[in-house]
Amino acid sequence: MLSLACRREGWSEPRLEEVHGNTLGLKQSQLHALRRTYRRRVDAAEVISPELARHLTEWSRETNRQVGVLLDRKGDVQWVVVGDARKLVLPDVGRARAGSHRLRGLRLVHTHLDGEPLTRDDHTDLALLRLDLVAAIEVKDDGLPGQVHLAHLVPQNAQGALWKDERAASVHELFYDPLAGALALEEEFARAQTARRTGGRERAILVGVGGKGRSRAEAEASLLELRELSRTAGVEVIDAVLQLRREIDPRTLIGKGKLEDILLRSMQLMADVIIFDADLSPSQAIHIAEATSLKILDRTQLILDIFAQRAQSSDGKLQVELAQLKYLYPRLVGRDDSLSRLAGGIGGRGPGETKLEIDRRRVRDRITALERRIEGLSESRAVRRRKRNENGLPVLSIVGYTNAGKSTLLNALTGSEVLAEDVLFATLDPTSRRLRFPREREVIITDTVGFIRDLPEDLVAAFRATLEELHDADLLLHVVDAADPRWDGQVEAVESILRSLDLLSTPRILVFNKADRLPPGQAEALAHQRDGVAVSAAERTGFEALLHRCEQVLWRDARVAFTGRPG
Ligand SMILES: Nc1nc2c(ncn2[C@@H]2O[C@H](COP(=O)(O)OP(=O)(O)OP(=O)(O)O)[C@@H](O)[C@H]2O)c(=O)[nH]1
Ligand SMILES: [Mg+2]
Repeated sequence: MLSLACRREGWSEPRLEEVHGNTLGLKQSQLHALRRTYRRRVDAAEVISPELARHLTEWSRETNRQVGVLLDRKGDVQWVVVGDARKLVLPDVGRARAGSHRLRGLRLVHTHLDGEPLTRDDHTDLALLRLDLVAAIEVKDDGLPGQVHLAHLVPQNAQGALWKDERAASVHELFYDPLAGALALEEEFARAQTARRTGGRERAILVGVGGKGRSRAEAEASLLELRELSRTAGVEVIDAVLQLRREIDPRTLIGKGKLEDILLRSMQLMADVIIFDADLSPSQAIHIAEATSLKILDRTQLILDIFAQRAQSSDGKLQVELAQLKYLYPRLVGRDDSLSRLAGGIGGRGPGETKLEIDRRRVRDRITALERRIEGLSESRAVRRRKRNENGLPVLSIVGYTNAGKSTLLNALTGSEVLAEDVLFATLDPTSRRLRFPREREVIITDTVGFIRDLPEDLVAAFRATLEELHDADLLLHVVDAADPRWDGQVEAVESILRSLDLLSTPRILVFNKADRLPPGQAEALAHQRDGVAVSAAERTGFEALLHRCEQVLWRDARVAFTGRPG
């Protein structure tokens, strides 16, 4: 059985008396016999009746194909599915019922022509579809039912087992009560979930992706950054796996088998969310969400989530909401349930108040409204800026990778107390201060939102109003965390964003910060190589050289541009 081959037919209710699966080449009489299966029912408390079992095994022997029924909790036949001699492909049984502590309310009983035990696919379907039970009945040579293998899920345990296998010598010796078993399990799951909820933080499995166009080392570094992002978002990372693939799978990104492995693992570890270190296309996100009842996030969403958590000002909040909605919009085509898990964000912090009753048209309207307001923002900001800087002081803007120490540097230079924290994206709203130079010279110095590799496009667009301020800068201080082994790549990422904002022609000084974290002289050596300045914002060292360089640029190199500046 291959559950991930979800068919999207637009409904998940079975059609009356329709036989699903591999029906090609069956005789009318054989099809007819199967259709009549829908009229049978079994006792809710028995796995299957000996009569129905015999009906299935005789049919299987005659056609040399597996056949299975999905029975609901009342014991009614909901689906009849035909396979080939080795396997059965389940139709899309829908996600009704199966919340995170519910089972599907369906049990699968099917035939195995060689009396073989349950297969990997059987177990995968049991776990991922959260079936009440999976059973396989041996078809004996004479067509009568033989021994029965069955498996059901189990509550969390120290061994990390997801299911328990049992065997009965014949259908007459099947003593497992599927109804009582399922109800007891659901109670257990609900209890475990409440216990974890009170524990607070969501538990996440991270999935790194490398291969084509991304070396193992790059993928590992990126996964490390995803960890930092997760920490910042307040998620507990319980496991991280790296997938190296030559080809990206258009449906599932990492391939169906790998995805199943990860989903099973996440069930074992009782994860709440899987975070992919990649950007999932809308259709990948929807496919993956449909294969699991866990919450699925990608890197962009995680970043958006952090922004949503940290936005303080109403401007900031508007901009984040716009970015979130723009991201969500093309994904609003899945079924309601997978949608709410895609739209949920960490701890349910979806965009705005819209998370429960999202519909595309309303989202579209909201996007238009937000865009208009942000357009207005950008104008009023320009007016405010002109006013603030009526006497035409030069503007010095601090830019750099997130967590590089930009706010700390602003604070240290100006003696102020802008929030500086060891998390990513501590700063979202720009701040300006005055900074005095010797000889009564003054400048305006601004601190703004940090950059990150592959900053989501929607976010850059939404933060246009904030980032536009950088166009007023006479000088950019590009702060680098010299103590981060990945500083080189971070410099590149920042420069590529500056390029996309058309800011590369503004004079720029590389400031190698956190010199105190490196052996003496090392930051200075780096700075020398890249024509920058080494400082420690925390220990206030290197400032003299830094200010000197700023003066040089502002009052010597850029003198003409500066004096010609309109008010
Ligand atoms: N050791 C050391 N730590 C520093 C230095 N400068 C900043 N930090 C620390 O680095 C962390 C990030 O500093 P912030 O000033 O918040 O960094 P930022 O660039 O403004 O970060 P975002 O606003 O999140 O993009 C904080 O924990 C600071 O205390 C430094 O010179 N030396
Ligand atoms: Mg900051």
